Amino acid sequence: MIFDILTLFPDMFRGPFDESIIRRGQNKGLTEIRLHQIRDYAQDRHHTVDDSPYGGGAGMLMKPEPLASCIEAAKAINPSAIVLLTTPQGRLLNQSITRELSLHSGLIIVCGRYEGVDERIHLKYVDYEISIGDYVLSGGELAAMVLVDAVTRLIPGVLGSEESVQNDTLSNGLLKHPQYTRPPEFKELSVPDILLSGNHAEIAFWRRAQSIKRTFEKRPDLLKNAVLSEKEMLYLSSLDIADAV
Ligand code: 6GU
Repeated sequence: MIFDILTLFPDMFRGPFDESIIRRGQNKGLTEIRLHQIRDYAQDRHHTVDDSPYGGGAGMLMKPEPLASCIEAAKAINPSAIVLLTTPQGRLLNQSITRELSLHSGLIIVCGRYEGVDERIHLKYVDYEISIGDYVLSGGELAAMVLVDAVTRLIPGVLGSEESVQNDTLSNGLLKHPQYTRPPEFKELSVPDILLSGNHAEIAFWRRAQSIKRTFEKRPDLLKNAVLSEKEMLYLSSLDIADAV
């Protein structure tokens, strides 16, 4: 996977991209991340990248020419990539979108800034607009980092088998079950007996039930897309009833 990131603030990425899983993806040669300074593509002496909106109003927009030149340069070196724009108007990022994006061989991520981007950039160049939540960030850079992290961990081989993606929260549409490590008792709270039992079938059953219960309690909106067996559906409706009485 080759990421080309188009931004006015490339330095923002240096710390996060040099650590942990994102670093590992690059070290293993499974991902490559290239940062492009949009300002380098400005054509005037002052390297202007923004301008005021036609029709008036507050704030500045990213002007189209430098952005277009920068996107064209990225497409030239990453020809099979799709073009994403980070904007609060985009599709809300979730695990099924990250999974879909991870199947592409390249992603060109344009980081929106100011009050937005000239509409003709959306029309001519952008394949998908992505938002990471219903709140406003000062720019798309942090959203781009989130996107790169979430996609990188899905590239086969980036994670070791001990951190497999199958066990991730949300990989099956449910939240993760409670987890414990040593010691068996901590601040007067004990690890559930079942986890110390060594009975792997019982443990798997318990974990699955806990996942369902937790999702029901914390994120019931996720349950409509979760795939549950008939027995699990019964268990879920027993929670529902217990909750109602
Ligand atoms: Cl992608 N950009 C900005 N500026 N704000 C956001 C966002 C993106 N996602 C949520 N808020």
